[in-house]
Amino acid sequence: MLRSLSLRGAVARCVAGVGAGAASLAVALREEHPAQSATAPSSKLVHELTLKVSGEIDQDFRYWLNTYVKELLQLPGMQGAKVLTPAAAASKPGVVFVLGGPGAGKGTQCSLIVEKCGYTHLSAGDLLRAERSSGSAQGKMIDEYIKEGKIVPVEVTVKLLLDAIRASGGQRFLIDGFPRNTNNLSGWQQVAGEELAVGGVLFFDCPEDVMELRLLERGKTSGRTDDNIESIKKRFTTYKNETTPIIAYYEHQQLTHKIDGTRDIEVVWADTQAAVGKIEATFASLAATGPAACVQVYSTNEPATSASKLADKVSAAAAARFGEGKVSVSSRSLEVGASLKAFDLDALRAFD
Ligand code: UP5
Ligand code: MG
Repeated sequence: MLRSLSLRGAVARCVAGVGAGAASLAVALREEHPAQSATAPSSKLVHELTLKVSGEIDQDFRYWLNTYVKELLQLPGMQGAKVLTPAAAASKPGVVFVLGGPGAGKGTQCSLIVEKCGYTHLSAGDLLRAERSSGSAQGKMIDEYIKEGKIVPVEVTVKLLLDAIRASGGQRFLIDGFPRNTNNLSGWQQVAGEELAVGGVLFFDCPEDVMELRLLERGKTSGRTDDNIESIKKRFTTYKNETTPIIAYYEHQQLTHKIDGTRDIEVVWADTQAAVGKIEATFASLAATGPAACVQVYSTNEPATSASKLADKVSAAAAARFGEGKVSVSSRSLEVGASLKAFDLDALRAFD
């Protein structure tokens, strides 16, 4: 038996303020079977189906898909599904995430991109530091997290980012130092994922010894409460444990542009500039793509149902309903090691 869920929780509460209505999202869950819940699945898969649809059936197709997706959940191993029907990509502002360890040079390269390419730079860390100093109720909590090198809960960070995005009215944003963990990624995907197109991730790669020297040097004058050796070590640990999986996730999505951040600023900049050029090409191709929907199906791999089998099933059903050639389906699978939180998801609690 199936039931529909609406988004819940603290993150979901932010949705109303972020241009809700431009896109829709539906979640379907397979009712948990008592025998299945006793043993946790050994591994989890996200099958992602991307559907391109002829313009004339677009509305009918979206309606049909939300109902049809429940049939996929009858296949072996299927646990839940999410249908994303994005607003036209052409109208979405574009986002580039900028990641890398503490002191890797994210802020330095972002300043150059702003100067030469006209992006709006939003440093999550700067926004949090400003919020900390604003005297707001959550200032003390943010202060603790930053000193301890821990990652502030996503509700706080996403709200600050989206407020800044809305206030700016720009079309291209560099989001510096975010998303830093699966909680950040999940929060972003739920609240902003449909409103903003992610064109790429700039990843500045730098070893700890280089970053440590830079941060200690900067700490002589920066006034940052986390530019001391104790906080720096904690920041490194958090980065290694929590942020590197996010970089790997985007690498898997073929969105990550890895840049050696150890070299001189100008040399790094040459690679940054080239990567921004490639990301602009991605934005252009996103804008050229017609209306599409995306279905994420969450599955255990025991027993396995392949993404291509799901794609074939959707393809055949769509052809029967709308005629041949109206809908094309491509598929891929992402294996998720530790947790499905990156993909939503307190609604899919059966996974964790
Ligand atoms: N420098 C830069 N590039 C150089 C180069 N190529 N050669 C030689 N020197 C170079 O650079 C650091 C220093 O190195 C500078 O002195 C620079 O001149 C020199 P910078 O460009 O500032 O590096 P950056 O990667 O931006 O380092 P930063 O310290 O800002 O990185 P963090 O990721 O640690 O800091 P951030 O401000 O993003 O986050 C701080 C804290 O906020 C986090 O630890 C966390 O507690 C919190 N936070 C969240 O909780 N959530 C978020 O989403 C974001 C932050
Ligand atoms: Mg920075």
